[in-house]
Amino acid sequence: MTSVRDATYDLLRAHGMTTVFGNPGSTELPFLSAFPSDFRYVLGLQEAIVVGMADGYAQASGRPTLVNLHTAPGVGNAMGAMFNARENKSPLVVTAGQQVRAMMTMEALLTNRDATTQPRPVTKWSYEPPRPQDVPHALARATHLSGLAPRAPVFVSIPMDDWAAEADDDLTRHVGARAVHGRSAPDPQALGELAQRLGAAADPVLVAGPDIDASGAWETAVALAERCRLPVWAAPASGSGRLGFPEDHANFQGILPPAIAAVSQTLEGHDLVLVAGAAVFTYYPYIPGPLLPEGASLVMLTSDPDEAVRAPMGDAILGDVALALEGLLAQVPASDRPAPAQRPAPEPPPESDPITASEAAAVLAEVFPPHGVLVNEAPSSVLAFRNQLRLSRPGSYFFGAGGGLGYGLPAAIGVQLAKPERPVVAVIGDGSAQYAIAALWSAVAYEVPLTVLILRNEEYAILKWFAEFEGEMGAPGLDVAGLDSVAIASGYGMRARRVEGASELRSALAEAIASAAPELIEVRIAPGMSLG
Ligand SMILES: Cc1ncc(C[n+]2csc(CCOP(=O)(O)OP(=O)(O)O)c2C)c(N)n1
Ligand SMILES: [Mg+2]
Repeated sequence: MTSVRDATYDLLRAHGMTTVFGNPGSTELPFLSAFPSDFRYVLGLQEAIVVGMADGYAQASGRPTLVNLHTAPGVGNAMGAMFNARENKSPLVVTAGQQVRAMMTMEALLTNRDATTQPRPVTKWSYEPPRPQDVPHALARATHLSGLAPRAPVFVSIPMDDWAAEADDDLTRHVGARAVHGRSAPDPQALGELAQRLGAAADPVLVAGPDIDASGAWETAVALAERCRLPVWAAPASGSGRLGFPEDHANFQGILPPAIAAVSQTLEGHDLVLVAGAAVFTYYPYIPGPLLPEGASLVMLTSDPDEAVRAPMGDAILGDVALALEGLLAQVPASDRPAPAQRPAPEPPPESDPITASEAAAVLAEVFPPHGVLVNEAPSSVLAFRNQLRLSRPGSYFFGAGGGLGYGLPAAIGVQLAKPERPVVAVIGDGSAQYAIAALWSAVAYEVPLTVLILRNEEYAILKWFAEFEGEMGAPGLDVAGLDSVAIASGYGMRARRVEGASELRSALAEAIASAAPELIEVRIAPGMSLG
């Protein structure tokens, strides 16, 4: 007889899901006991960390990733991170243990009373199989669904006595062998019309979003921009978890501001706005104005039906972003428009004591390897790091698109586990680091060789800036003095040091990036916002 447990491990093998991110409890032990030697378990010390690591891993590997949590409280702790994962379009198969079936109705300890309701708002599908022998099928269904556009977390609750039950061999054999080919092609007629419009436009512009990277369309987007001589803007930074275009490319103009009036001002003069792989648009704060400049129309390419229908302006063509861009590239004529004006190289930031975040970013840019990956959660200096680093390769940048802090540190570990050959640097604000600080333990325990740079300004700088912008002065709770990241990291067993000034920072970063061990560097920076 094959147990549900053995059938499930076979299914996970068939899907290449042999890395499991988890935090266990008694209800998960029947799944985890005698853990197969070809699987790897990555323990996170709190569920936000477990899901954050899995999110980074899933995005960097491009594959559905298994998460195993402890019944209702484990899922509760994970919900903020699952919200982030949904905004990041991260394909997570989140599972949690449940009390044995015989004791669920009497509500024995650890019964997850509303197992499927609890994570529903942050998942695409939430399920508890009606019979033990349906567990492998439910997990297969969950895996396929999480990987289809828009990619998102899914949830399966599994009663702990299901694992020992006898599997339905015929069902699991078929279920385990299925492939679901999910890249949908855009409507050829709509795409053909768009190619004509693009060819005929006087001054079109491309707005590049995160799904260009996620769908593997990086080179195609570059080829299209070059062929049509399109100036290229990145979608607003706050809602973009990844880059859509090389930021050192001659056609690249910068990052769109995230407000209604500012977007149309920035795009002034263009008659056609082509948005690829981004929502239209992830605005914040509210600065009212025209949605588009006078005389401009907009077309978005997206694989996400909700993104397509919720946009307030323009048309949408639904389908895989890479296929859409390839289709356009094949049909659009080469343009003889003049090449777009090139934006200037980043300005060297003025020197100050302590250094500004822009100066820290310029120092990182000097030592950043071409195949490096930046994971960024330093809210008041996101734009400074984007501008100074100007990353140029696919898969080089991960940012929490949902805005929930506690993503960066664990995600960087997940990215590094998925991409051991690429040096990962996590740049994290001193406040942000605390939301998932115990992730440092996982980096040490699994010898994940990432570099963590903590920007110590002893404040929630971005909130102070926002308060001033909105004229909301006098709020409490915006100062976070006394967070000694070096002492905290040492407590988790991580090599850590504090540096002052640009030259100490430069050599510390170069050493940490080259080293095969995880390392944390804390640098004191000046308070306030750094924009460039
Ligand atoms: C889970 C969560 N809680 C609260 C916030 C609100 N928030 C946004 S930025 C921020 C401060 C970040 O501080 P820090 O990491 O030190 O960066 P700095 O602004 O100083 O660059 C806070 C608390 C959030 N985004 N997510
Ligand atoms: Mg801070």
